[in-house]
Amino acid sequence: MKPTTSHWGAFSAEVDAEGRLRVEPHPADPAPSPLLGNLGAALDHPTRVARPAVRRGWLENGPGPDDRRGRDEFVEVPWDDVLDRLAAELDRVRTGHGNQAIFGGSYGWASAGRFHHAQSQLHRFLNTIGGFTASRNSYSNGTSSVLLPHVVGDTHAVLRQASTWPTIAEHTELIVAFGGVPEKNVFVTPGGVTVHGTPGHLTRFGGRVALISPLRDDVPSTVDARWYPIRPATDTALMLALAHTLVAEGLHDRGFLDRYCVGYPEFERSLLDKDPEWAAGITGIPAADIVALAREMAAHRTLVTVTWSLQRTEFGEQPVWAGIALAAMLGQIGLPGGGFGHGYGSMGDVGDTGPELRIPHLPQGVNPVGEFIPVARIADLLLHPGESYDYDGEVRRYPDTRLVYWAGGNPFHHHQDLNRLRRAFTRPDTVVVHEPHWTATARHADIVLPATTALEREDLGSGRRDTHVVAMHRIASPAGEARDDYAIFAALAARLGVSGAFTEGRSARQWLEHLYRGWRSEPAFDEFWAAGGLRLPPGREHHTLFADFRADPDAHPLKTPSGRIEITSATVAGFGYPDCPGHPVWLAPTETGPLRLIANQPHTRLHSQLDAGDTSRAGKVAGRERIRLNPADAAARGITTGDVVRVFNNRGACLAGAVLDDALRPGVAQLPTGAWFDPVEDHAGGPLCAHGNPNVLTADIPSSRLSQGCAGQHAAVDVERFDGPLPEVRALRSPIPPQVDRPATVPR
Ligand SMILES: Nc1nc2c(c(=O)[nH]1)N[C@H]1C(S)=C(S)[C@@H](COP(=O)(O)OP(=O)(O)OC[C@H]3O[C@@H](n4cnc5c(=O)[nH]c(N)nc54)[C@H](O)[C@@H]3O)O[C@H]1N2
Ligand SMILES: Nc1nc2c(c(=O)[nH]1)N[C@H]1C(S)=C(S)[C@@H](COP(=O)(O)OP(=O)(O)OC[C@H]3O[C@@H](n4cnc5c(=O)[nH]c(N)nc54)[C@H](O)[C@@H]3O)O[C@H]1N2
Ligand SMILES: [Mo]
Repeated sequence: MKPTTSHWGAFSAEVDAEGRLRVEPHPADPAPSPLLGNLGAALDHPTRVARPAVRRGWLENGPGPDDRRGRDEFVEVPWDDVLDRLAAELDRVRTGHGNQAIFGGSYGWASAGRFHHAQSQLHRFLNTIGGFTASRNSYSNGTSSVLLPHVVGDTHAVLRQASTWPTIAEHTELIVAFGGVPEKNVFVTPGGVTVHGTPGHLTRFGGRVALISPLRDDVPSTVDARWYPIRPATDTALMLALAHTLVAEGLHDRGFLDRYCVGYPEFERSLLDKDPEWAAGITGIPAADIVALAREMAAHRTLVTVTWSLQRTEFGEQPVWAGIALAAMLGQIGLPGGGFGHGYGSMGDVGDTGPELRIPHLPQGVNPVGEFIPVARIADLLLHPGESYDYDGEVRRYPDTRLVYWAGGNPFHHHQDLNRLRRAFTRPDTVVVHEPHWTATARHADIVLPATTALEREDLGSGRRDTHVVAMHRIASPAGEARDDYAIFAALAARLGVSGAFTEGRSARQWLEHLYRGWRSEPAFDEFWAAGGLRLPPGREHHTLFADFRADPDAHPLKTPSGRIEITSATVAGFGYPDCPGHPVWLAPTETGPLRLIANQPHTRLHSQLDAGDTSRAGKVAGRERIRLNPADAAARGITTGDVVRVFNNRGACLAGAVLDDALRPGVAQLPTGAWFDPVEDHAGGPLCAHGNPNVLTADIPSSRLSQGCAGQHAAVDVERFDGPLPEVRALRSPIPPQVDRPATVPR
């Protein structure tokens, strides 16, 4: 057994005599993630890209827009040939159109390991050949990361310096949890997590939780929770009514608001008609419950938390900003275990106690091209070159993209309105994808280069607040002809005459030693490697910026224009955006439908990764992603558990396997993200994904003109029983026909 790590935990593994992967969680891990069960599919699954492949149309006709992308067949091409063609194409685009015509944002989680981090490798490579158009922010919290600097000065203070779980356990009496604190999400921390402390802290929390969510299971069953089954996308209305009650009953902390905030009076004036009866009609939460909750919040040490999911919606700024305003009115910001929190239950590191240490990473160099897009505007970039859009007070223009280069992400998983994204992907001259697996993104590319997985190479692994740095050993030899992203870029760099700048003359192993030595001298690298890693000194209760601010706001002002919490922001008001005015407001979602679909994170995998793995497949129903429906909604449609259903709206449709569950509020359906997109080309009823990817249903709209953040968490849909002939799921098979020199394999 050899050590390695993943975004969902450290483990040891080996390939046994029958060629199967055996996995053992790290001995120090009290709560190993169920996602470890998916790792077998990383090894030799039929969906592994075995050899470089080029789309037939591109091979025969050369680069250019092409609506056969995603429908054409692939031809396997030897490595040297494909690298020659790709180097020539990169050169054609940069000399003929300029480097801004290369979109290299390449958003995605790739895999753990600091050196072989696919995006870092790609960005470093593209920087050495003159740069690229980048992407900014994340799908995770791209709305908050633009809003928070205006309201509290920076994002880091809220996300990374939050009260730790032990502090919460000691001081917090009531967590008012908008979006809950879902346990399924906290096994994951980008880069890795060796000791999963957060799941235990969460399940052992002894105080009370007010669970505000359309789903009852957004809090562990061990916790003393009262469920407020809110209508999705209406949290801001509830927050405003809670605020209204605090004012009406004189329970708000005037002293705090005067000393630490600006713009409260305007906000208070806007609350006049936002009484609990008003909010009850919008949220579905009875007025009496709203009043009682407001009183309870004022009477206890209360932490108002908002999961990231709430900002991943249309007008997603509002629940975050209103949550901060509500916490400010309680006057507990900066007190241990009180105030505002964002991302508890979204990610393992929020509230974790591990050390906040900068660990080694691959330097990416400097991008000479200044162009970027807000990350979730990818389809607009490709469909609307030259057009202008708003972003955080600026008017920006989309550059003209000729070449799209993706390594370590799956836009046909993460983006919204996948039928629109397919149209967008017809526009560039060339699409290049490095992937271990035949994901839908790989299938929509012209050039697909097989990448190794983290199991097939050596690396250094550690995540934010990790307790260990793991010496990631090679567990298995590369599948087929897969190469490391680094080796692929090194070969391209050599062809483009920038080998030295890219590799600095180092092999991958020499890079690991170099990065390690630049970080620490003791223990020596060889000793560290032989030991399988090292344990970092324990973290201390981190420094919370809001505690300093509370102690002396003049000595420790926030980085906002006023130095205070901006309940009204003159800057944001000055932008004049109707979808994000100067203080929190209630804005109703523009799309309505018979059912509101929650497209949240899957508990059976990380995003789309290893969808073919055992844990992921065990969660499916009739081989499709599982959709949960409230029994009343299901009965009205003649649906029972186990049925295959068609989930649809005017953008698209997918099949899913139904499960009836009264943990959902009526009118709400839940279909997690991550089933590999599986378009049925000639389906009579219009575009259909056979496998259950909810992003065929979500709208490709921004949260607002302020942040242009992802709004994929919700969609207005309807559901019907699917009685037609069942299209098979082909996404978990290879698109390359089996060849004689290779055993024909079928999905398990
Ligand atoms: N509807 C809806 N959509 C959403 C969300 C939502 O809530 N609702 N959530 C959004 C969020 S928060 C996120 S973060 C995104 C996630 O979106 P992504 O991060 O794009 O999703 P992943 O499935 O993690 O994609 C990572 C890809 O990298 C590949 N990979 C792994 N290791 C390597 C490597 O070493 N080299 C290369 N070249 N490739 C590698 C994997 O096989 C996988 O295909 O999805 C977003 N999409
Ligand atoms: N197992 C697993 N864990 C993960 C991930 C994964 O793919 N798998 N992805 C990781 C990543 S990249 C990220 S960014 C985080 C994401 O963290 P989040 O975005 O917080 O996670 P979600 O599961 O999408 O949503 C959390 C809960 O919000 C609730 N919710 C949705 N809409 C509303 C609403 O309008 N109002 C209220 N009150 N509640 C609502 C849903 O019921 C949902 O279960 O998760 C991380 N953790
Ligand atoms: Mo995310």
